[in-house]
Amino acid sequence: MQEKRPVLFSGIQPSGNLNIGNYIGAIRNWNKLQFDYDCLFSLVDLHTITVRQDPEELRKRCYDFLSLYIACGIDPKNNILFVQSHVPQHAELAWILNCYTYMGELSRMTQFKDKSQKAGKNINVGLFDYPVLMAADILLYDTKVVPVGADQKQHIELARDVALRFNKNYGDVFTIPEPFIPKAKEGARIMGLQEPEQKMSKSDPNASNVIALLDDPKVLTKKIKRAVTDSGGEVCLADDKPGISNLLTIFSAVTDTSIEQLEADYRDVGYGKFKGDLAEAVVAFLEPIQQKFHAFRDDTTELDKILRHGAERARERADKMLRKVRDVVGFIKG
Ligand code: AQP
Repeated sequence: MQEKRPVLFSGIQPSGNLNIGNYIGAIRNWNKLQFDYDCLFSLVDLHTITVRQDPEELRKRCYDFLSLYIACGIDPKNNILFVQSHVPQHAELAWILNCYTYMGELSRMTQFKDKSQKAGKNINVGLFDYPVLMAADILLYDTKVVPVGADQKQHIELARDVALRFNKNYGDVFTIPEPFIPKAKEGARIMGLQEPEQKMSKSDPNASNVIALLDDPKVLTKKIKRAVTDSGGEVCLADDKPGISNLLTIFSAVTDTSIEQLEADYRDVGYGKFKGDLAEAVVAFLEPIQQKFHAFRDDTTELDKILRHGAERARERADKMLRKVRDVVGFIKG
């Protein structure tokens, strides 16, 4: 009999423009791990509406992101690809877990602090509750491993704490998940091109900060050539060189070359040549992804089929877990 593979869950919000940070921090590891794990990859659209979205744009973006997942190498035949809102159990489990999560815990989440600052005066409750929904996403499927960028580490720690608390009350209901995060120099946190102290983000209103996976090669080249660098002129990884360190990390990821090798190749050639070569490498890396994206994106009938099939399989599993949860907390069978 074939041994059961451990479960992997990961999701990305269909907000803004999928970028090289999302790829290096998360999707690259999805790619590597998809053969050894039983994987569910989600478009977490319930999370996306914590920030106001244009409904038509959101719908379109779900298809864009799904096509990009596939273009980046995620095989829809061997993995479950689905939209979070197609599986209502996520929201139900989130409600139940809300009753096992403390306000203090959520108040400490750095993403909430950052995003609520941007939200101004009227901060919606969804933004505060986001990590509980994320815990539900993970815990619904007996997930063992969650590949994410470093920014999501705190949320996974919360999911673990809530699961342990719940299990302490009711027995071993949830599997305790582990984060799977790249090492710092492998791109756990890719920074903005213009603001290397800030994480590169899908929803950054300043497009010059972001290498979007679908950026036109000419635009990309310009952005990379204009990226902020540091004083000194030497190409090396260093804490006091956030700009050049970030570019080296991107270069290393898209060419599969070690940072040490790149430092040796570029140490004394100057930033101009380094950035020119990096731009070429990024364009070459993204070209096949963009070509595949266009091939998949036009076939919405096929994309709908993938999502329908994914949702059916995800619902079946989620339903099993929710029956267990409803039972242990004391709800009578419906
Ligand atoms: N800059 C980054 N470097 C490395 N990994 C990153 N991730 C995000 N930014 C970087 C990882 O990509 C996945 C995105 O998941 P998400 O959309 O649920 O979360 P997010 O962290 O809120 O992403 P963004 O890009 O910052 O989106 P917006 O701007 O829309 O809020 C996660 O695995 C994340 O760690």
